Amino acid sequence: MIDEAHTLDLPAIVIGGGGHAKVLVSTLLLQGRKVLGFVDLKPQLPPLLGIAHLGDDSAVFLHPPDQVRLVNGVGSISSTVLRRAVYENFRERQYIFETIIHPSAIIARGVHIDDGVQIMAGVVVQPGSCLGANLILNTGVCVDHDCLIGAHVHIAPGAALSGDVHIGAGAHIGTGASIIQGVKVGAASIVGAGAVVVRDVPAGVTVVGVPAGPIGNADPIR
Ligand code: JB3
Repeated sequence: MIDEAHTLDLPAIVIGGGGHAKVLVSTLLLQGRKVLGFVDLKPQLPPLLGIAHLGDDSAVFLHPPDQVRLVNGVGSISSTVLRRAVYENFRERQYIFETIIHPSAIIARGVHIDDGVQIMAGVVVQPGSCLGANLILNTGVCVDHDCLIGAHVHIAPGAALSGDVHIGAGAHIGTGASIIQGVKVGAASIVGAGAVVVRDVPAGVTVVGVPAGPIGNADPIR
């Protein structure tokens, strides 16, 4: 369940200033949330939907951990390693990542939601499911009953998980992929866009196609 500490109305700082950050800022503004700004490694960036670039990550440290909430705006294309590193770096310094749930998402009662989960527009999550820390359920994802999704996973737009699917930590499920009921996808695996997964995927393996088959080890490029 969402910890009460995450529902405090503290101002937010977004880490990263790219496409994923922009979608998150849009949701924060829709919710009337105060956003102090975003930080990015790039030295100069224009505002994101009117939200200012504060500088690099050191700008976060001007705000004590009990005075702000962070939002992990660093997304992922395939490997989720960088996004995980951002999360762990700030958690070690006692900062808390906000859980973001777009108002159009449908989340069944009792779904377990860990720190920093991001649930984008149009997502459906059915009962009995558990969502691990720093997970992205991107636009229009469907997670059916009793799915267990590990920390730092990215499920890209339009992907569908049928009932009782398990996804290991740091896996990437590509846009529009489908995973049938009861299948287990191992940690740090990549499921290609549009793949249809009908049997278990071992850890660290990339699968593509219909039905999905392996093409080698997942490559942690980013
Ligand atoms: O597929 C969808 C719907 N969204 C994708 C998302 C999940 O992942 C999106 O299309 C992209 O493929 C990707 O979005 P992301 O991560 O926003 O990518 P990009 O537009 O390249 O922006 C990443 C930003 O993070 C860049 O401006 C980097 O400089 C910045 N960045 C990288 N590492 C960092 C760090 N910023 C900070 N503050 N700290 C870092 O360590």
